[in-house]
Amino acid sequence: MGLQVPKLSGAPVRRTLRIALLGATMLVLAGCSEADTHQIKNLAMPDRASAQGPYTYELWKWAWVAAMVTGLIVWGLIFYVVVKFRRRSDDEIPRQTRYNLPLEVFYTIAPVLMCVVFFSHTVRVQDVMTELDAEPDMTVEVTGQQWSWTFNHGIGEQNTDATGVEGDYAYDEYVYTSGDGNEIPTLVLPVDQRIQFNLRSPDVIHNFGVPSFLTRMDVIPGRVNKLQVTPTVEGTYAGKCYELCGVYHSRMLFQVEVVSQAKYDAYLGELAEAGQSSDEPLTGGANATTQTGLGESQSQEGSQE
Ligand SMILES: [Cu+2]
Repeated sequence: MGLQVPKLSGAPVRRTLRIALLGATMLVLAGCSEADTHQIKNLAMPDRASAQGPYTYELWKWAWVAAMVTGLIVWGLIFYVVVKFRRRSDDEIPRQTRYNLPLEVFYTIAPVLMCVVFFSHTVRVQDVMTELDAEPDMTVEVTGQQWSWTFNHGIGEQNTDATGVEGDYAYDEYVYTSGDGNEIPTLVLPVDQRIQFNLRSPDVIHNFGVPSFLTRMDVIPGRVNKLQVTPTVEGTYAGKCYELCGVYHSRMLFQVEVVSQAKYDAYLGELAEAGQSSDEPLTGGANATTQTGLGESQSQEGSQE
């Protein structure tokens, strides 16, 4: 019994194929703006604006290379068998083969090897991202509260021995800024400083991240998570909560401004002048909107959220 295959003459098929290919190429080229081209070159990653970012990017890039090599081998084998073992006549039955030991050994060992390579590089990069220098240049106390952020900047000398737990803070004095449902807060940071973020949450799990820094970390109630980042490029970046944390999770955005040390010092002065000073960092959700410096109206709006 043979299959009923419609007979097509060569020329019209080739012409249709050529037109389809031309159409697809034009569509792809027409859709590419300069920004798209930049995105494609960056493999859809933002430009690296931190000293840690290139490590994440390299891992991402080589994972793509590995995936493409694997893809080429698999596609190659598929097309090879499709062509080589195609049916040549209507009543042909292929040679029946039960198994092929070398092939089975190959497709067992190859994926295991790939996993080992991926795993070891992931661990290597993760170690860089989570590394904690005992003496960072400065520490910022970050509180992620439903549904915004509070940033506490230390004033004066930093005590690098401070654990950040149970009131053992690195500075004697703080200035702070806090967002609420209506206003996105701004995190101002000095460039080229290794900054430790002590992350706290008074309510649920959030996740503190800046895409352009190519790193992020969970913010977990009941513990202080520490993340160190060195911003390397002055500019304005977007920050966000990466953990679905409640109905207004989408509002948990913040802005990051990386500025010169002089501008950073001036900014801390502005916060102090506005009365946003405190002996201890603001670490609680309710605390963050009722403490002096944040107006009565803001605290009421905050409580409606
Ligand atoms: Cu959140």
